[in-house]
Amino acid sequence: MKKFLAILSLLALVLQIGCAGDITGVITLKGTPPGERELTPIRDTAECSAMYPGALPKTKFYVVGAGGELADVIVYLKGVPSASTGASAAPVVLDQKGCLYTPQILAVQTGQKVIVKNSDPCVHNVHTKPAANPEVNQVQMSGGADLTFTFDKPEPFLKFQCDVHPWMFAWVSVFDHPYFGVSGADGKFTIKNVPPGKYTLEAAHRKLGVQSAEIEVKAEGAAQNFTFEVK
Ligand SMILES: [Cu+2]
Repeated sequence: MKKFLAILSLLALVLQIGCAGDITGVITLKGTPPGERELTPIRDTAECSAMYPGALPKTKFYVVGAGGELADVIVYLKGVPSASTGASAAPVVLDQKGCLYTPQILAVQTGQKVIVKNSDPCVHNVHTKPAANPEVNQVQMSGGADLTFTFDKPEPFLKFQCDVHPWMFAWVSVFDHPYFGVSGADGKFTIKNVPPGKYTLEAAHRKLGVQSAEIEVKAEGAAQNFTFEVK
């Protein structure tokens, strides 16, 4: 009987791992967001200005498609136990190119490497402005070695800035579990391999705040859309 129970619990475990599903959805923005600002201070800096003989780039606070598809929304499970796999996860790359950070919105796990590159012909300095993690400030010359950052504590929208070029920002959300995704240009997000169960799912946009939904993930996964609104 004991052996039978042991086999049964092992089978249940295998089934549970095998049945982890994906959470998918689409983020939509209703209404017209405020216009983006042209980054005019670029003209004050010869080395950056030279890269833009024509129009200057603009802020990217609201990245919205023609049908309201909203990018750069971080979607994640709230209140799940700490279970970071960051140490073995593939690094995420944050590039400095055209005197801008690319991408500007990222998400990583605690312990996961953020590799910062300098693809520009000028010097940058990479300065983090965290709330929960230690502050770091490092100069990176043109053609200099990549810098590597890791974060021990979860926190939303940890700011990266360049003090040489005060319009350069990126925001990195840090989680202590792997259950998050970032919406793309099509507004879609995916959170992979979530064990079946009931969860609180949150969607956070840096300018539009946080929305929440109660969901149940089954073996085949779950679907949940979010709509943000600007008045
Ligand atoms: Cu810079």
